Amino acid sequence: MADLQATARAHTNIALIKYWGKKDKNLILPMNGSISLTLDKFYTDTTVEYSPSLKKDHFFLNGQNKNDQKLAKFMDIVRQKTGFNSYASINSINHVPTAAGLASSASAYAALSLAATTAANKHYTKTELSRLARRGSGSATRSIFGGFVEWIEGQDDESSYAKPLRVNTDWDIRMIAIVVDSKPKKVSSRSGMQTVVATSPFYKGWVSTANKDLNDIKEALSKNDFQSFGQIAENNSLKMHALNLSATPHFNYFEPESLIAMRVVENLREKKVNCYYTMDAGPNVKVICKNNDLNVILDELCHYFPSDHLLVAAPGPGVKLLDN
Ligand code: 2P0
Repeated sequence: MADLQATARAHTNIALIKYWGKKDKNLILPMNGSISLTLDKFYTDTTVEYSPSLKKDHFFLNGQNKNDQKLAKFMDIVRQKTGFNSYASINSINHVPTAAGLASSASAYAALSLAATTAANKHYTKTELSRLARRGSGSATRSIFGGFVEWIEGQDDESSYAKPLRVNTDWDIRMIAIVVDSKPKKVSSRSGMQTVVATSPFYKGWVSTANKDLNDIKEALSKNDFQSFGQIAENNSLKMHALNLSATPHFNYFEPESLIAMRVVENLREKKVNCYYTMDAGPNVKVICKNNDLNVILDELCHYFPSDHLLVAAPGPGVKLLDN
């Protein structure tokens, strides 16, 4: 008999080499490998409780009942994998400030993968959980692990999963999320990347150079070379946003404040402060820096943004079970 109930916590992650396009939409296989940093500040706690009397899955996000087709489809995949056929009540609490505009699908599907399989009394390896989380949302593949993580592209369900990158850097890295706008995304990641793959004339160039970026950033990590690391991440992010500008119909995630934040970071670099930016499928800008430089960067950003819009995070852990 299964335990029927389990609770898991997973942290969100920020891609440094981005995933932006699928070669298989059903299995969520990416066009290229990606690299991310899991963050300590932002996470999701999810409790799954199976009940033989339920006629469908029930999902509550921050206490509110949601009708989520993506999630229902994912739970069918979990049932197929575990062979445990009950429906479940799923309670998720997002500790990702809604205003931060940080991807919550990564932490959501990573936490759900561990909670839903454990409640069904199945105990999978982290590699298996990573492959399962991938079926819910690509970025969730990486949130199974803490710190720096690589999602290996793979060619089928078996070979596409994430693994932690063992690095020996002495950076004490920090990420400042600059909250620019709290409105919901104009174009979801899922549809944005699909439009790009189908229409951007630059997509071939993205795929071939993303793999080079991935190898180069791993080399920078292994050489403890923060400047190359940051520059590669910044360039890769801008390349992803250039794809969006070149798609038909074109779209972009920039707000005027995003451009201001980017310029502040570039100006700080001219003053020999080591910092770099990256942006995801939203207008917020994330600044990558060393802890040593954190205060000087925050002091400068405070001239342009309210201090409560500057959220500082450090590397965070992989998915884990919580006591019920
Ligand atoms: C990433 N981002 O690597 C990329 C880079 C933002 C920019 O939002 O369709 O929610 O569920 O697999 O994982 C990835 O979007 O998309 C994403 P699906 P996901 O994190």
